[in-house]
Amino acid sequence: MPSDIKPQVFTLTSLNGVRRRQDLGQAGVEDMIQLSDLNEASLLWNLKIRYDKELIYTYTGSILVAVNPYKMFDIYGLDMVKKYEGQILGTLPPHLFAIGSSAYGHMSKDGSSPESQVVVISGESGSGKTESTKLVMQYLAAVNKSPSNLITEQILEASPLLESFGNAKTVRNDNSSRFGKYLEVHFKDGVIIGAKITEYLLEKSRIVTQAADERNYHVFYEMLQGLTSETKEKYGLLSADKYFYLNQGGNCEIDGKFDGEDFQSLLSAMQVLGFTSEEQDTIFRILASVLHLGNVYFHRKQLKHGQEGVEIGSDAEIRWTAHLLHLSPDGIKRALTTKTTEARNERVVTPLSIDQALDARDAFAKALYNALFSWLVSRINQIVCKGTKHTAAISILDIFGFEDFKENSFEQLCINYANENLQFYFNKHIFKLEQQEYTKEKIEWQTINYTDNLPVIHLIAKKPVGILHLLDDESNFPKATDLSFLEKCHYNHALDELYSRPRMSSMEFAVKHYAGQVWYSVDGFLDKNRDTLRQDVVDLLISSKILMVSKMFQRVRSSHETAKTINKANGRFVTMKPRTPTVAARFHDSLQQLLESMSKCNPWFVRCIKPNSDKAPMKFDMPIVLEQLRYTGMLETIRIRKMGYPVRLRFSQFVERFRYLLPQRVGGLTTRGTPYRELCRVILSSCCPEAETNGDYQLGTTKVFLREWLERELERERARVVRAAAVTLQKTVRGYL
Ligand code: AD9
Ligand code: MG
Repeated sequence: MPSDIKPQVFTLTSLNGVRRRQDLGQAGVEDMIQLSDLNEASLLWNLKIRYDKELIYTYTGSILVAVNPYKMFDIYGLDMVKKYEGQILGTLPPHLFAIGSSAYGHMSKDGSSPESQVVVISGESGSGKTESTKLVMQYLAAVNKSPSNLITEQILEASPLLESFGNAKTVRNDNSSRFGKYLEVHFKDGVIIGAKITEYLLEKSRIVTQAADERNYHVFYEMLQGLTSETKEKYGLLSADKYFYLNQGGNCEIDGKFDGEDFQSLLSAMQVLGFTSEEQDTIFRILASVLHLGNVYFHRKQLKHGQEGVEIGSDAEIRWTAHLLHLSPDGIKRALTTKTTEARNERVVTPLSIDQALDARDAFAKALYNALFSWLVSRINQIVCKGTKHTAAISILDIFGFEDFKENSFEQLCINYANENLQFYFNKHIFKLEQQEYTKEKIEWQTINYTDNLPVIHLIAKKPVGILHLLDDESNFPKATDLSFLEKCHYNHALDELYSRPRMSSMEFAVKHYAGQVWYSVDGFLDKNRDTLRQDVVDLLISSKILMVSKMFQRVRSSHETAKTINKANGRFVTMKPRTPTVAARFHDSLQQLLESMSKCNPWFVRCIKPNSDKAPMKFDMPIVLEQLRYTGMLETIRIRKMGYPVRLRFSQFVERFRYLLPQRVGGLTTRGTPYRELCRVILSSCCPEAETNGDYQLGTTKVFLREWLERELERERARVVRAAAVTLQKTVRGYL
């Protein structure tokens, strides 16, 4: 917790003081822009009152704040779907389904061409993003009127399936996402017709190492609990505690998680998605091989000419791996104890040291699991992404949340960098674009300041000396070490106040993120970033007699090959040495692509808040919540939503939508060529005369700017008028008949 947060600020007396100034009632206010006393304590108090009443959702205008209850409430049933269906946001109590409903409604707004929507769910690790993603998806599935349910069911089942393979227990969250996911649901005429999943950076190190109290990916434990003993025998499997890759955290179980039952759900998800039994068998063979590999150990061995090498401690694991993957046992042994390289068309075999052999073993296991994960995502896409032309999409972004562990490494830097980008996207939409537009449209406005996190993004990723660029430079330089990388960081960023170097000579640096300072230990940064898989290992895996395995690694090889560049120099083509893009470079590019596709959508924001650090149900820890409210800029967000005009429509758009609200006597104005701007003014002043005096709307140079409540009023009134007109029409028609 940053030192500037003083817990004594939250004594009951001071909070009571706030309460006396504005009576928040029994259940607080549903929309925080209604708070007249805008300060940190009143936000906090409002969220607490609501949380204590089991009201976990609160609005800030159209932004939903969700405080994790760590306890399932019965508020997500079909009755709730029906209740929120087609309702304008804000007419009913705050709920995730209201966000789903608004996104759906905006996508298929009548009269205009459909616009893609994105639901951006953010929050730190354990705050509830993944649960919220599933609930929004559940809403979309229930509300869409597809004649066939299969595709919707398949999209729904894809989430728990990927969670089995991509989520794990960490000290922050028992079901922590260790990959980012962008789920794009495709619609045609309001009906789901397919989906596409994009995955971001699965955490590979977890496959071979876990910190105390953490676990490897759920699927391993689920498989070992759920498979029958005969099938386990077929794969040579024992219980989880027998595997080095599974038992390092010290506890193979999670309170309240039933791995055996979850395995049955996993099997049924595969069934719904249509995975063949052969595919399922191969998946379990790969998982079992990873576990066998993890138990391979080595002895030092003296070789000829005084060279030192290694030999494998026991053959059993090698034989199992070879048997399961249909590979040659000698090939595996060679890959784990020696290194084969080609120089001047000659194959050179070098023995590995014991550390190198352990690294080779781990790299082998990581490559297998990672290839399996990528295969799963593309297989799911093959099934759910029909390629039919969709008219619009609703996307849901669920990435790994901000993390600060006792020890943080390259993975945390990537995760936190992704979260910085998300925070930037939020700021851009809520503060920057909005205020730029006010200036452009000559709206009367007093600027609201916010903390811009662009400097942190630059520190991490700006060319040429951003931390990730320095890392890439070093990664391409064979003699570089983690230390030389760290020294370059210290040298280039010594004067940056967002950067810190340790007082002692430890191998660390710190970055002051929007959500707090994090110390990163650079140990292993270069290797993790290079992430090279030896060509002889790739070739070995391609030689597998199991087609699915062989193909997985043919894909790996072809991605290496596309990295080869052909350089046209002196009129001749010269083949350059292949240089596979580093992990950081690929991650950076995929994030940019993500932001680019998000920028084409209309965003809906869900800010998840973690109420305590103990994963405890209904425990609201004031300083912990306050810290999140602060770093997410919640106070400024409320201020801009309260004073600003988040709803903007071009004059013609506004008139088109609300022309029903033109008073009778001026109804003919349109045809007589009255400017749209004037028509807007007439509609607004006849419908909501008080809005003008309160400054709840302004007319810019090309657009109408409205407060959210006013848009809701107008929509409500429009619906009433349209309904009334329909009734009159029906009566008239009946009269004729
Ligand atoms: V991470 O960044 O992937 O580590 P998330 O995704 O933000 O994290 P997650 O959705 O996994 O957090 O939520 C953590 C736990 O909180 C869940 O496993 C649930 O036990 C609990 N949770 C979250 N949201 C809800 C909810 N709406 N109702 C009940 C919830 N429990
Ligand atoms: Mg998650």
